[in-house]
Amino acid sequence: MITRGDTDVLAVIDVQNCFVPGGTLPVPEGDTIIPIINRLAPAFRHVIITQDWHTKGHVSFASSHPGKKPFETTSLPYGTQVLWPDHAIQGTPDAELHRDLRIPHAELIIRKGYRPHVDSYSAFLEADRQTKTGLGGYLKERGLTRVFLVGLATDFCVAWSALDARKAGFDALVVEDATRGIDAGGSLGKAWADMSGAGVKRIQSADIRV
Ligand code: VGL
Ligand code: ZN
Repeated sequence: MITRGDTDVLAVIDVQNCFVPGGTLPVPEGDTIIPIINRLAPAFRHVIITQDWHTKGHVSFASSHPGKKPFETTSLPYGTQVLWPDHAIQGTPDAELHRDLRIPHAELIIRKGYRPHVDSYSAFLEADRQTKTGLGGYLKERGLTRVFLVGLATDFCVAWSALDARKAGFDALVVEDATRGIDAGGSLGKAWADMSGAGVKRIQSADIRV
C-alpha cells in the first residue's frame, strides 16, 4: 500500500470531452476512468490538471497537411509527428474538461499544445523538446516531489508526461487502471516499456490508501 504525503501531487492528464467516446479523438473506454479519478483525488492534498488546447489548423492535425489522413505521420522540424483528427480546439465544448470530473480542490490547470506549430503531449516539455511549460518549476517551487499520473491517453500524454517528470528529477507513478490508451501501431506496449526503463512505477488505484 502507498500512503500519500504532503509532497505528493496527482496530475490529471487531459480528461476532456475530445478524448472520451463521442469526442473528436476518442480513447476507447476513456470515460470509464473518471469514477476512479474522482475517488482518488480527495486523497491528494495537491492536484493539478492538464488540458490539451490547440489552435484551429494546428500542425498536429491531419487536416493541416494536404493528402494526409489521421494516424499517419509527417516530418516536422522537431521530428516525426503523428497526425490526429482535429481535436481540443481552444474554446470549443470538445476541449472542455469532462463534466463528470469532480476535483474542486485542484490547484492548477495547465494548458498545452497552444502554439500553432508545435505539439505538446507532455505536461512538462513541448514536442520540440526545448520549450518548457513551466510545470516543472511550479512543482519544484512548491516542494512537490512525487507525481502520480492518471488520465488520457496512457501511450501519449500520460507516458510523455511521466517520462519528462523523471527527466526533471521527480518520482513518477502511473495509476494504470485510471488511464486508457490509444494504442496506435503498438504505441501502448512501447510506452510501458519506455516508462519502465525510465523508472516510472506502474501501480493500480487499489495500491493507494485513500
Ligand atoms: C493526446 C494525441 C493528441 C493525449 C493529445 O492527450 O494523449 N493524444 N493530443
Ligand atoms: Zn492534442
